[in-house]
Amino acid sequence: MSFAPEVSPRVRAALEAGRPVVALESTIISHGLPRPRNLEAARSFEELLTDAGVTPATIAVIDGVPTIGMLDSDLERIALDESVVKVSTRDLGMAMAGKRTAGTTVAATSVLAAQAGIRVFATGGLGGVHRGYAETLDESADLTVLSRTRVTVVSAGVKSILDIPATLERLETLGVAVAGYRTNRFPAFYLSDSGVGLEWRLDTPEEIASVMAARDAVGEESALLIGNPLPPDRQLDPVLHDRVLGEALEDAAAKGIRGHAVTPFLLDYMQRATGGASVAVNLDVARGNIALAGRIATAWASTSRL
Ligand code: PSU
Ligand code: MN
Repeated sequence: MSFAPEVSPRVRAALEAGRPVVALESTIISHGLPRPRNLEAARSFEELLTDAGVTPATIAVIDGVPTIGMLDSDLERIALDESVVKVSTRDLGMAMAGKRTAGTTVAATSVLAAQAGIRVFATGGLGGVHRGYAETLDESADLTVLSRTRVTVVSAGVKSILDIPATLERLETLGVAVAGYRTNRFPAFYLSDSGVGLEWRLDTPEEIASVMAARDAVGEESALLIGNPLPPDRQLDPVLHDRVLGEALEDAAAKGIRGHAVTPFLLDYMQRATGGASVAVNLDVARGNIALAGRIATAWASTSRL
C-alpha cells in the first residue's frame, strides 16, 4: 500500500531545475467561491503564474492521492463536484485511506507543499481566531500548522470575519513571522487595513527572499506570513462590510453552524448579502497575492541558486 503524494511532471521538472514554483490551495475553489465561477477562477490563478514564467502547483486530494500540480480535469472536479470535502491536516489520512476527493485548506496545503520542496504559497486570506472564541474555542488549524511548517505564505492578512487582534497574538505566540508588503498595517482580506499595526514591513520580493534565506540559516522551521493588502479603492465598502458581517455572524450563531462549516458559511452569506461584491473582492485579493507570490518565488529561485 503506497500513500505517496503525486507531484505532476511539470512541477517536478521545475523543482529539479530550480525554477520558480508557487503552491495554490484548493479549499478556496471547493468551498470558498461559488460555482461555476470557482472553476474559471482556479484556471485563471494558474494562468497568472504561467504567464509570469512561474509553475503553478495547485494542491488537492484526488481519489485519495495528495496531488501537487493538477490536470485541468482535476481542477474541474474540485470546482464542480459537490461531494468534494474540505480537509485540514488532521483529515488528510482519512481522506487518503477513504479514497476521497478533497479541497485542502491553507494548513493541509502548506504541509504538502513543504514536503514537496515548494517554498512559496499563495492564498486569499488565512484562517485564524474566530470572534466569540471564548464560547466556541474556534481557531483555525492554519495557525498551529504554520508554526511548524517552513513555507512563505502570501495572504491578505486573515479574513475580516475573524478576531484579528487575537489572531495576531496567537501568531506571535506560535512563532509565525509576520510582515506587511509595502505597509505597516495588517490587512484584513476584504478590507485593506485591519486597524492593527505591524512591526515589520518588506518592500520587494528580493527582500522577502533574503529573509527566507536568513531564516533558513538559523534553522527556523516556522512559516513567514506576508500580509499583502488590496489598495483601499478596491476593498469591499467598509460600511457594507460591517453591516453584512454582523448579519452573517448572527445567522451563523442562530443556525448553530460549527467546526469547519463556519468559514464557508460566512463567506457564502457575505456573497449573497453583498450581491456578489464580496466575491469580486475575494478574487481580486487572491490574484494580487498570487502575482506577488510569483515574484517572490522568482526572487527565491535566483537567491537560492547563488
Ligand atoms: N482564502 C480565501 N478563501 C478561502 C480560504 C482562504 O480567499 O476559502 C480557506 C483556506 O483554505 C483556509 C480556510 O485554510 O479558508 C480556513 O478555514 P477554517 O477557518 O475552517 O480553518
Ligand atoms: Mn474553525
